[in-house]
Amino acid sequence: MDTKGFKFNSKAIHAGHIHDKSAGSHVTPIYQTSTFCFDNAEQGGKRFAGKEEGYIYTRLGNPNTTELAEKVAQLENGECGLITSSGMSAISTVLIGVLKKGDHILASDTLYGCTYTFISEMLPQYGIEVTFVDAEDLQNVQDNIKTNTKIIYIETPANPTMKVIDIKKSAEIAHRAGALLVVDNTFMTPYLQRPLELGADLVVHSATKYIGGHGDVVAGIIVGSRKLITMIEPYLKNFGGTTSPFDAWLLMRGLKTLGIRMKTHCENALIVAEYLDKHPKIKKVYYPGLKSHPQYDLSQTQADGFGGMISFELNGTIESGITLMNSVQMITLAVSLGSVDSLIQHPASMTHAGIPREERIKSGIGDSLVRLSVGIENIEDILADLSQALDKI
Ligand code: LCS
Repeated sequence: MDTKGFKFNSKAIHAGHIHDKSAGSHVTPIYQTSTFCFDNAEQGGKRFAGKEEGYIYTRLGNPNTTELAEKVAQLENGECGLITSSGMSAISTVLIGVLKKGDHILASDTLYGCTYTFISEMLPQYGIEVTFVDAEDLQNVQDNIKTNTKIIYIETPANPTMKVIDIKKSAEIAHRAGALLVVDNTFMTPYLQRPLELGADLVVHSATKYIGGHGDVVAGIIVGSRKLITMIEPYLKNFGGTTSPFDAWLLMRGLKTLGIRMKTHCENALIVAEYLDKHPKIKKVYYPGLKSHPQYDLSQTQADGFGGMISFELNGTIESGITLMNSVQMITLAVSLGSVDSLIQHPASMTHAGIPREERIKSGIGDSLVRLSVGIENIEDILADLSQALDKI
């Protein structure tokens, strides 16, 4: 079926769907197999030589990942996609696939922790130069371009401070310098933001989050032009960061409801952000949908909504954050995000506890900063849980 002209939810349901002819299965079966049989030696030879279409071995390709990659590429409005074993696998495969010894990467200084570690500690081991800048101010990006800059890397909104970066202008700077813009679109998903339409060259995702949506898969996604994906694909196949057929099948199932889930995540998050903004025990709320957010206007122009992630600072100490974590009842105390249930975490006592306090505060992660992934439970229950937990502080 040609789904190219379909609207988002129809595409999310129908794009890429494999019609199983063998048993007439309505839903695509899970091709839970490590290898595929050849009819004869000649066929095996042709498949290895790329002269005949068909599967060989699941690390190199599997119907469940093919179907998912096609769906995601259409949703992101890209030509091609790749499915990886985790978000970090998507990010590391793209960076190692594009960058060569002597190249330079210019990255935003607010990134998911493991992405920051991969870029700052691991890329230099391969002879790649790294610079981090506050990419919210595009002058910093422009000023730090070098003749060997090959990638500008951003995450927007950024984890966990909700900083928003201008994708269109970042792409223009990258292209003037002959570099690629890579955008981590995990927080927004293609339902809300399609970086390729704004000029980005490659999009990466932790599909573990909203794409899967139910907290039961770890996976990643890469989307871009056919040319770039063809260049990157051998790195995925040979590093071996492919995903399992079952995980691809779960992501496929999750993606079909992405639109309706994101709509409710956004509606709930805005109500929660407004509630927290007025609460006497809250010092500051970081949510791009609040008029007080410094990039409120930019968020409206580059995305179709503000997402489900909120960060906020309590009027209190590190202990106040710990008390809040220990007081929520329905909201789950856990890292990760983008699940149907609300998840809360306190970076200073949990994910970022190992970073020296001064350094942590400098990067915008204060003692009482809390990150909330607003779920799709009934809003009354989310507010009631937050209210009773805030009363304990
Ligand atoms: N990009 C972003 C924006 C993320 O938030 C994460 C994980 C990743 C990439 C990596 O994806 P993974 O390999 O885990 O699928 N973020 C997490 C977080 O905020 N808490 O736990 C994991």
